[in-house]
Amino acid sequence: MRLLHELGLRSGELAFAADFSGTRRSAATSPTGFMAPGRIKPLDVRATHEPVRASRCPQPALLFRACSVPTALAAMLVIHSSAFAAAPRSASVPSRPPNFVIILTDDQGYADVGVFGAKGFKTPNLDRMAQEGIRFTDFHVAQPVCSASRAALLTGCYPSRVGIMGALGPRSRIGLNPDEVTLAELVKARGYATAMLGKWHLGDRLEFLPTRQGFDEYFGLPYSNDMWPDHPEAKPGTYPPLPLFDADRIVNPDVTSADQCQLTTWYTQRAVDFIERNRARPFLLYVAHSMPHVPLHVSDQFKGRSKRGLYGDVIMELDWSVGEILAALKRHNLDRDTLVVFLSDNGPWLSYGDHAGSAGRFREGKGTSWEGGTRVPFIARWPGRIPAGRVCREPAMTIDLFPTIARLAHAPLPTRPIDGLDIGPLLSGERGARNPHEAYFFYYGQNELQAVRSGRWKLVLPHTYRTLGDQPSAHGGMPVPYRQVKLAEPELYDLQRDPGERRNVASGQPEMLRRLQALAEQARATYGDSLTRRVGSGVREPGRVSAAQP
Ligand SMILES: [Ca+2]
Ligand SMILES: [Ca+2]
Repeated sequence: MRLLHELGLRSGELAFAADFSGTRRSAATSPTGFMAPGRIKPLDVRATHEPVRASRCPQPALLFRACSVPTALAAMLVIHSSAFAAAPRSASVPSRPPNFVIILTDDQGYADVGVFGAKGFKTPNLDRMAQEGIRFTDFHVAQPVCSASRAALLTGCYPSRVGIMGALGPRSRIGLNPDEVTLAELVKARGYATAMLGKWHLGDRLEFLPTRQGFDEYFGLPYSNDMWPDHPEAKPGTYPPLPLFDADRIVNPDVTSADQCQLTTWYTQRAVDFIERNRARPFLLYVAHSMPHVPLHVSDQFKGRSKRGLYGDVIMELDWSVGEILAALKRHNLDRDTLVVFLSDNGPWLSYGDHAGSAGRFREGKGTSWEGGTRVPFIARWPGRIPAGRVCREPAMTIDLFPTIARLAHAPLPTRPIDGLDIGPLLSGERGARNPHEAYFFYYGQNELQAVRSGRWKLVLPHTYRTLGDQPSAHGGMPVPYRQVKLAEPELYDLQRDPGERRNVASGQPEMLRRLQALAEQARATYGDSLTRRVGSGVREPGRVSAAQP
């Protein structure tokens, strides 16, 4: 069962592995003391909430780019030019390579940010960040689930290529292969200081930890915060105690509910401290919040603050955290030296009802390849390099951040193939900038190719997906079960006219249907596809620990 879990069960992230006995860490890796850091005074969260002035990135007339399928796929393997690089390099050129701050939340829905349509709570810091930078309305994660999504963000590869699918359970025998080059390793070669704070979820074995993948510092949980003895549904004994790491060491072997209430605070405090300590050199800071993944936890300062219950309180605290990080950059005069991006790792976990977020008008949520699963809020801010108040409506994906950052840091790309392309022109709000991909491919579960996106068109391939149907919504942190629905025929959606994926237009668009099916075939050749029993020629193995290892 554990293997199935690691490969991403369609039914969710709940692992029913029963073999966690004896999984407590050895004394050698379990220090005894755990000191809780002190509190940080929150900013005033009642700050003004002003609308963002919209200036659209132009839409492509029809497709991303009219080139042949093999050409497009070959193009995925090479780096493209960047508008950042093409920008005038006179007065605005930073005197050093830019800092990168990536803030990733967990299971926050597309509509769970003020400027993206949040209801019942406010996110003044994120809204201000969008006002001072650019927000993307069509930004996607590579897969709608934790580990796979993070693998893509950190390697610039489709998760299928690097062999990371689903959500890894505790003591998983696989992890992101140490041979893969992470964002941290990419910039470390350029002399950056690097830190990862929060949820890692790319392998909790020593050899897979962030400190072995280019991060100088690590503080956080090794996987999801519900993979603990108090999981709302799992049988007792399913999960071992939840550890908290500082670098390679477990500093708290049994995270409690009270500890979870402090996670957002602790990550934030560490982030601010890291910025202060490294203000005189280039740095990459990756803050991957554990929240708002269930079980939801919030500090006393934010309890009861929103009109949306605990979920809204949690988002308000995450927004406070963003404000603290931005304030630290400003305090140290690093605003113009720092690209900050904010995004979520996948859509809302809808079966949790009032403890889940909202995908707004988009269909379904986490764990599906419908828009609600993969489309996430994305904001980027870099004063002096990104014009204020822009809105980009071009598609983009997490895999593109790696080559974009490589270009900005003047770091050479890895020699092994990656899948992302430089989206500098989109990020910098360049007029007329287009997405450089011919298509994006959406995999889920056990390497199932479920959808293909090209320009305004989305092909949804026959597969089985989960939905709630019209049963009553869940309350209080206990989920309701999903139903499995089989999609027997391919469906085609025009996302420009129908972003909610309500009208299948396959019968009226036979040529477009064929074209996207041909793109799907190309993806299968490279990445494989368990639905059609294809093995990809371009896939690599995840990291594995031997069976002999306890
Ligand atoms: Ca997630
Ligand atoms: Ca590596």
